[in-house]
Amino acid sequence: MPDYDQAYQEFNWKDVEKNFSWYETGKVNMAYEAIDRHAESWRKNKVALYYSDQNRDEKYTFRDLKLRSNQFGNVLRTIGVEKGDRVFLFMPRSPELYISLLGILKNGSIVGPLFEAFMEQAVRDRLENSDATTLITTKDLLPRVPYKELAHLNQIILVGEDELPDNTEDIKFYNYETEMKKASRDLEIEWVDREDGMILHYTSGSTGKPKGILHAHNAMIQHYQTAKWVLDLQEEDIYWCTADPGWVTGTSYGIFGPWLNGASNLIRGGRFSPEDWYLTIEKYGVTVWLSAPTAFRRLMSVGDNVSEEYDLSSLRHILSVGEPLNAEVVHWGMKVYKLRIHDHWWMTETGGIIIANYRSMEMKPGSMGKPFPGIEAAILDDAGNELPQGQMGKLCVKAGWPSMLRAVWKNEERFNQYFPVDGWFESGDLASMDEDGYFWFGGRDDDVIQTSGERVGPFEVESKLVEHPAVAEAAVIGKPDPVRGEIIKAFVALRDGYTKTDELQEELRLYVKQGLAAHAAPREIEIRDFLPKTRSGKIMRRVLKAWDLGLPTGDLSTMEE
Ligand code: 6R9
Repeated sequence: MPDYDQAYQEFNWKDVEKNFSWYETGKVNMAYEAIDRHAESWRKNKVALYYSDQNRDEKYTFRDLKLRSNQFGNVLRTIGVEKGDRVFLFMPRSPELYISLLGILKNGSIVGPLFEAFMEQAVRDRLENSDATTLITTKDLLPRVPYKELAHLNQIILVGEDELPDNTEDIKFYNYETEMKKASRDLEIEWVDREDGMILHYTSGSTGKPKGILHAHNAMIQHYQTAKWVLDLQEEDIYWCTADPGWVTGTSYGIFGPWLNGASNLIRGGRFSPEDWYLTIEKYGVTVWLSAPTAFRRLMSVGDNVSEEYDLSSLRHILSVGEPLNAEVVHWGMKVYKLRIHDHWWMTETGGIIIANYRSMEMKPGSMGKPFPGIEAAILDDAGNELPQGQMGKLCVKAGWPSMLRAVWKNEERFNQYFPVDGWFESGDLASMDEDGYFWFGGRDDDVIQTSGERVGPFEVESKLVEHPAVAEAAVIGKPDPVRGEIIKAFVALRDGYTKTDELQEELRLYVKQGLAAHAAPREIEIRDFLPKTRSGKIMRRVLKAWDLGLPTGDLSTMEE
């Protein structure tokens, strides 16, 4: 990105549209722009996908992905899947997952990616609400799909399985490999309108069933430009986004953003381990690395001697998203990687990056950065008035950015609730903006604590706790109290080598008191082996709160085991 202030002033989304072939042809399809366009250019033999896990190690060029996704588009067409139909993916990361996803888009259908770890209720809720007709899954995961009870689901494609279950009146089974072999490599892509539905990501709130957030092909405008400027993708880069496609980060920046820019994209299957991750960076010579605070905190907690055993010198740019990135982690990153970790903020509903730290910009560790050019973000009060600098309020975005959600599936009322003030999208997060225009995260609106008349953002307290050498992770909640309204309670997971003692608990309390404020010091500290988290690494404060108070926990489908 050129100079931030200049870019912010001169930027126009309309100019970005000129980068797409539909600007001239009028024919729109995300998969075409992400893959085929490169496959038809000098990039055709460039590696688009490096895939590896414990058993596989493969490479696919843009041309390979074009032909294979053509084949899969033909498979879907042959079995009667139509434009606009919802086709879901429920499988571990594999090349087949990515090829299927592209084929679904080429067919003009709407793709719904699910985490492989989902259990039956989570799968049922999503397939039911979306009225999905077709599912791509594996034999291992099939027992978690209640397909006999799902009225709309009428076909299942099994990947990696030669013996198929018997077809019934309601459901037909297909084998991925068999169908692919029969399918032509030529496909007439289904050209769609830029406003047509493309992807449906389900996201859980604190109450009720998960909601289906719908994004349109038009989102590519934002995926392209944010990947260019925030991820800073260059031709020679080996880019690694560690997110699963069940999480929006794993599609917007694990698939669309990098491929729209013609980048080489690395996907590593299997589970997290510090050794495996560092070895992956070393082996592939990863240059741009996007991950989440939970991963960085875990890498931090195993000690610096682990990173020292690997050659990480290929890295040139590191990014983090999904949760507040404590300043402490940024400082640690500078020590261990000799690079800044660039925090940025967005959410499933925004479809793409909204606020970010850019390489060309001065960074304030602990801040999420500044709004992307072409985007207006503001801190508003309940009535929709802009709050003065430094004051904590509702983080809102001026409606109309290219990747804004287009609908909440079958729930217009919920969709409208995102826009309580005319023209503004309300994120549900609290934040403040400082005198230099940097945004600082304050917590989820529903997580804020009121203690003895003081408003305390849990994130501030958590960040302080994480600065203490004994603390790996912390989560802070407000606990009802007859005198103070609420008291602050902290849940803490310790770093390797520390043990739970009364002295340590008291030390942590004093540490917050002296470092932050007396009223912000937790009155209760509970040391736990682990903290409940979503699969995308977000600490689930509402679950801790429910456990603590003995209340129902609500929807747990996105929680890690
Ligand atoms: C991309 C993604 C969205 C919520 C969001 C906020 C939290 C995301 C953050 C962050 C602090 C950051 N969040 N990025 N909090 N600093 N840089 O995470 O989407 O899964 O929908 O979550 O995550 O609370 O509202 P999603």
